[in-house]
Amino acid sequence: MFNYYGAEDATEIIIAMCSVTETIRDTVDYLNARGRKVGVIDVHLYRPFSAEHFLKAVPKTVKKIAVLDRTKEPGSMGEPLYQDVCTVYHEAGIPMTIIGGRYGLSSKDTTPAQMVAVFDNLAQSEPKNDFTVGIEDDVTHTSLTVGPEIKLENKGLTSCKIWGLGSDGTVGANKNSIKIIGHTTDMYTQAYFVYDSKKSGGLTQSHLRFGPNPIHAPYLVSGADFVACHNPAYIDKYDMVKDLKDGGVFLMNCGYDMDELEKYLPNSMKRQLAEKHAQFYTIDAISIAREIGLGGRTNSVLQSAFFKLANIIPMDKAVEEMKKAIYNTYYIKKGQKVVDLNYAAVDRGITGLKKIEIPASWASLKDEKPTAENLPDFIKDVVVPMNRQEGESLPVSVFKKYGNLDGTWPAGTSKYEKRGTAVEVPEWDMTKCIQCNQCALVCPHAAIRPVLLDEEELKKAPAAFDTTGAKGTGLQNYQYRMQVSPYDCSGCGSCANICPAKEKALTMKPLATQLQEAAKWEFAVNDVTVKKDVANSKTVKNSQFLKPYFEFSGACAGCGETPYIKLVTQLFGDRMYITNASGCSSAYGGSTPSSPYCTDKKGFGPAWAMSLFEDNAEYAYGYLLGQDAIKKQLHDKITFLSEQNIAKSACDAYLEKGDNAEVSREISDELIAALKTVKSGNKEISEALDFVAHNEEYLTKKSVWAFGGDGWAYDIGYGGLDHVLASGRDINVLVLDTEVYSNTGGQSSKSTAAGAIAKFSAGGKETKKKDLGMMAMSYGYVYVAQVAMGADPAQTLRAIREAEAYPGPSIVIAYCPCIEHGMKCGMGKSQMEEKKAVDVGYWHLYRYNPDLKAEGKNPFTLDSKTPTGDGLADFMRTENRYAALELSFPEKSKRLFDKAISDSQERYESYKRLAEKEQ
Ligand SMILES: Cc1ncc(C[n+]2csc(CCOP(=O)(O)OP(=O)(O)O)c2C)c(N)n1
Ligand code: SF4
Ligand code: SF4
Ligand code: SF4
Repeated sequence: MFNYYGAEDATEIIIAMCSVTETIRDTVDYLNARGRKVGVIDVHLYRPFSAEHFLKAVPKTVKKIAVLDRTKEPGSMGEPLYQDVCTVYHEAGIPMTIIGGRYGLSSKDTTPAQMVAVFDNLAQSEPKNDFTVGIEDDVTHTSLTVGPEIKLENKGLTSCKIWGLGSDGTVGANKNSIKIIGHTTDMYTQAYFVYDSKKSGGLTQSHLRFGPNPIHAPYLVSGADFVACHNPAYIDKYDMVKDLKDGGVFLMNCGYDMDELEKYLPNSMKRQLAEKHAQFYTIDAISIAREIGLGGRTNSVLQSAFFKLANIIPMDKAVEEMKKAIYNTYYIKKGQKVVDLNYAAVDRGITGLKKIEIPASWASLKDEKPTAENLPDFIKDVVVPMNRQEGESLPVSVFKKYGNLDGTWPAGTSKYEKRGTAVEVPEWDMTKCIQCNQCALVCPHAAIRPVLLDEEELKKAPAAFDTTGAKGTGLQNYQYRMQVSPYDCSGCGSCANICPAKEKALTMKPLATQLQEAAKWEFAVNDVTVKKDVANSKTVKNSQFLKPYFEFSGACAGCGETPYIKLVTQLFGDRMYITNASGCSSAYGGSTPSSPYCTDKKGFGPAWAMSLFEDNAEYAYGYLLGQDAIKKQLHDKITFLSEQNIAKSACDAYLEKGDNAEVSREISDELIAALKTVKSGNKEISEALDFVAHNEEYLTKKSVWAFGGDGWAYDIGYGGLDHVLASGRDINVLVLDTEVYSNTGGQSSKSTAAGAIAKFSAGGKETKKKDLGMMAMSYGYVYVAQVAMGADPAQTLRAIREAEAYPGPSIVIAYCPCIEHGMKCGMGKSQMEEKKAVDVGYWHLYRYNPDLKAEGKNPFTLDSKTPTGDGLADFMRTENRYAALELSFPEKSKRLFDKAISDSQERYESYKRLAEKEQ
């Protein structure tokens, strides 16, 4: 129940649970070898807590105890394990010094040096109680001071840290390497992978250890023998050499020769390489993979380079094992050709390595001036360090300074990331462009935008900011340009694929050739105004001249969800309140420090928050009720002011039209301006004026939205969603329907259709997709629409506008292709996939508008055409979620495919009946 480890005559011990006790055990050995008398009790059975067994486990010599809890219970007298230990000693009547502390919260790494700090605190005559370790709490001063990291003895241990890009194959290759080492040698191995919260294309860090002795190190690698950078874009983004030990190997994936290394490596990197006497190698895995025909898949090249440099097992054995693994991974799924390409990559990984002689002059280089100097203070002090993976070192005071202690975070920080991870980005050819703006509509990252310039703006434009006369009604006075942000583009190709120009007006070009566009982008988004006379929500084209209040999220390249979110913010962003269920949309919608929801120059933008998974609709309902309560009071105060003849015309205008979305902002601004000039000695009047001034942000009409995926809306949050829809209140819901739980790796939901393979439906889902829209329609007073942007952007726009304008509850269910679907055409064609899905009758477009009933019309409009031909089965075969079933269970797949087809037809027929129904 309680395992003791340490000196038999220990005077100070730590009591803790789970993996941290391994770190403490090794720290105990380290300290006892240096003359201390310390130990640790590892609690194995926490409940029921046996005081008798606990006391037996503690050596009689112990004088002081530190209890570590990995939890924080605000308002309690202490954390749970600490309280239990105190109770044991109190009830046993044994005097003992007991202190409690917290560690490892928010996934903080807990290292041996931190455990030394805990023992050192305990050794004080008056040790600090209620302490924290692993953070720098310079506000309430609870944290312990931690000394430099210590290296615990483990003879023959090799540690490695490898920096990769999500979905570049690095993590898979490292898992594979560690398995090869584990299987072909007697060594112990350990692998731990750290991911940022970008959906894909984010940072991955692989921490690997292997050696002849057991490894008790549940903390991240530092002082590594081998560090590799698998992505050249990371060179000046992260301090990777910091993790390297003296004399260690540093491998960089890049095609730079010595002159280019001199030019592109930051001084701090060069200096550390020299100071640490690093063995520095490069390999141009990108070119090698491309030459072989593997495109961007550099993993096999780099895996083989790793084995060559790490020198753990004979290279011919490593090659044999790597090739075996390649065969097992790719043969069945992708065939012999892909296997052969990867074999070639393994061979080239050995020969492609270049040793770089580090010039002695690098040792004395001074760091360049930080490029962050011109950025806002919050970005400089908080966002930049976090993005550099140095957020762990930020003290608590910095969050106090910027007002983040309550969990709020400034909007629009994603624009400072400038990730530059695309291999290719689009280049615009104005001579071919027909100015439809579809590219901007479908871009999942808001990285391509049309701009309209007047004469004055044109004069200030930077060099080569080519424009052409804008085409279309009301546009003749402007110049038009489609601007790309090369550093924010994910390279998905959606824009170029959708471009309907006769000869494509967008061509994907290597990132390096488009970097000059970055300055032009800054001019286009910062110095060119939104042209109010033509930017509006009436047409798809004109909607794209509006500012997106959602930009540069960490969604996957080609994500089907984000274009809808972006569009909704373009229409209502400056007055939106959004609650988000857990899911991809919460992961890319707000993963600290990145906030893609942004503001305009006046500071208006969506207020966004995520509560939980299950209560998202209720959370939005709470927003609405809170706002209503304040608005009602505002209404009363303004009525009172009007009766008192205070700014009467402005008050009356507000009372009459303040809730009209079209004019609400203007009328509210006029009211605020009019009331600001009023001074009154009357107590009641001045109180009313103060109340309006204090709550002026609630004057304008708000647009309350709940966003979430099908896992939320169809399953886990359905009860709450149904309750909120039934309330009849003015709430809007956007369901991003990927037909699986995407964020957690593709579990099946009630939205998953029969025949699809998903987690928990590995043999193909047996039951029919739930018709959420139909269920909502049954109330008769809920606005319901099903949309698919790629099939009919105008219908999508119309449905979103109608939903928002409808004064009761509205739900828009949007079809979203996702990486989990395994689309054979690739994510860059997700818009085309939406179109195909509608054409073949897999997905249906409709709008149900209760307002039409009052006009004596049929509220239901079927917007999809009758499905063409019998292409549904062929469509399903183009997505692995269905195709895989056919491969693995051909008989069963026939039955389930037939079922999926008849389910879809049944749905279509039911919609048709509704559409044909006389009112
Ligand atoms: C109550 C609860 N259960 C499980 C989770 C873990 N979780 C987070 S996101 C997610 C999947 C969300 O799927 P979906 O709603 O379809 O949204 P998507 O990711 O597809 O956009 C799950 C299961 C959670 N956060 N809360
Ligand atoms: S390639 Fe993708 S991310 Fe880049 S601009 Fe085009 S649509 Fe946007
Ligand atoms: S999609 Fe093509 S034609 Fe349309 S605006 Fe974009 S670049 Fe021009
Ligand atoms: S919905 Fe799918 S494609 Fe979009 S971010 Fe999530 S996993 Fe990626």
